[in-house]
Amino acid sequence: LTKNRYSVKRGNYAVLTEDHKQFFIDLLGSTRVITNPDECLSYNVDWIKNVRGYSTCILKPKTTEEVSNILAFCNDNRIAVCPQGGNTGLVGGSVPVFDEVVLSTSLMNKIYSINDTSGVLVCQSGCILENIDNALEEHGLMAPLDLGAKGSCHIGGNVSTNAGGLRLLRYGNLHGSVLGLEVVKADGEVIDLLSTLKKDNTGFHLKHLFIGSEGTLGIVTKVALQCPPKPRAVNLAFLGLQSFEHILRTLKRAKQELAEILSSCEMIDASTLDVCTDNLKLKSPLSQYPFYMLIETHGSNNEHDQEKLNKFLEDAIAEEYILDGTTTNEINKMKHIWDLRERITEGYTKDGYVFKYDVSLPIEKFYSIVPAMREKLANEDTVRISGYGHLGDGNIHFQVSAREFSQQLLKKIEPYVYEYTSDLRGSISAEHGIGFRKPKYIHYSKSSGSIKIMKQLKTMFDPYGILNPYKVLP
Ligand code: FAD
Ligand code: 2HG
Ligand code: ZN
Repeated sequence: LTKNRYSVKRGNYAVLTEDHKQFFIDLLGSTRVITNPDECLSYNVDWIKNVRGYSTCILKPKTTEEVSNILAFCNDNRIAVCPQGGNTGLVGGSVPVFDEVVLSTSLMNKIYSINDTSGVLVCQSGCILENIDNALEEHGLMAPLDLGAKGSCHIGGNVSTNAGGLRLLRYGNLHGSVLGLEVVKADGEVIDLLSTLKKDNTGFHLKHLFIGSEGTLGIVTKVALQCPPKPRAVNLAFLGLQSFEHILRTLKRAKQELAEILSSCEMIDASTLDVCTDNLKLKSPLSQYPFYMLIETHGSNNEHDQEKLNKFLEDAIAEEYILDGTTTNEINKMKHIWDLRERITEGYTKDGYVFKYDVSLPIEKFYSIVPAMREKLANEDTVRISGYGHLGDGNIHFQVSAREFSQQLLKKIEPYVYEYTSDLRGSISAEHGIGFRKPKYIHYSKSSGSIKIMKQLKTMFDPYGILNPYKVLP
């Protein structure tokens, strides 16, 4: 797959020998060194089955010390390493491109502490986000991020991609919620940045370099996370709207009127909703509208929150910028509605091949990319051209699906989609990262001066380039 679509040359890294493998077995034991090709397969293919590597060695350390020993050995022997968490990444960053050794954090899943008063959780980087959230619930807390991949993604993967998700609007991104990290550099040196303090202005804030650097500067082994209280009152509205103009009005009013209780503001267009109702056979409480919105509130007093939400909706319906809506605070009904949003990625895969884009645009232009693309691809053989996403954060997920991959279609979409985004000073990767899919497009969002500094930092942290090669940097 990769070889047909991308022309990348293998770096000058060592080819793994039996001696190298023996070193890993001596270090981890044979059960934590996977070399059986069938077992290696799932670590070589990404979640959306878009890219594929051919690693013959998967390592499963349990401790920081093991990670440090692996990296020191790989650095000395020029063995390339692909760090992998839950392998849910959407830009091909989590799987090898060639025969890189995969360092999987799947057995680094200990939660060390949860402090009820400060709300600080400290854990290993391989903890699954949903498991963290469940553990926090017993302390009246919740994870500061939530995304459709929560049942598989690891907190270390979230940190390494600076994952956004469904409630960034309210709880901010991981640059705010990560209080500290422990990371292992390419040469095996363990860097203790594991502060649990809210405030710490002593020198450069190095942790930020590892948040969102997609495994190219070091391996995250431990995370200290600031977690908010789990809200006592949660309400969810699912709305049908006529136009994107009305969506913008609703967003503005929601921010003003729901204010401190607003926790999520997502949008879905009609064609996207179809991937849930047609492809996944999910039932939607509303249909027949061109646009839909999910508006969620998190608060501490249900009566107060419901009153606010109902007043907001009554006014909006009276002024006719929301055509119809349903609200609920029943857990099962809310889950049902959230499924219509969280399972979109899965639903799209059933269309065939999906060309995926994850861009930030100025809010007035948020949806403009969809009609622009529909016009551009009017004569092409596509299944669907549509958009949905994190309206409250100005981040649209826009896609073109086709029955199968086509080079001709790809050429019509790229680099046009990046030029379009760049002309509006948007971001060509709002939350998924650059990974393997986008390094050659990074300049559409980053100046040559900033790319130069990134390359200098890479050389400083990883002089032999063993960590996640072919990813992020052009
Ligand atoms: P992986 O996919 O395994 O890895 C991602 C990157 O991080 C790779 O470059 C990998 O090398 C690196 N990495 C992983 N672990 C480490 C580590 N410990 N140290 C150093 N580098 C590491 N993303 C969003 O931002 N918002 C969403 O709403 C969202 N929803 C999603 C919904 C679905 C259904 C799916 C499939 C994906 C979604 N994603 C979303 C993308 C993805 O889930 C996130 O990027 C997630 O944070 C990746 O975590 P992971 O553990 O699966 O990492
Ligand atoms: C989401 O918001 C994720 O659902 C996935 O970021 C987006 O599949 C996608 O492109
Ligand atoms: Zn998203």
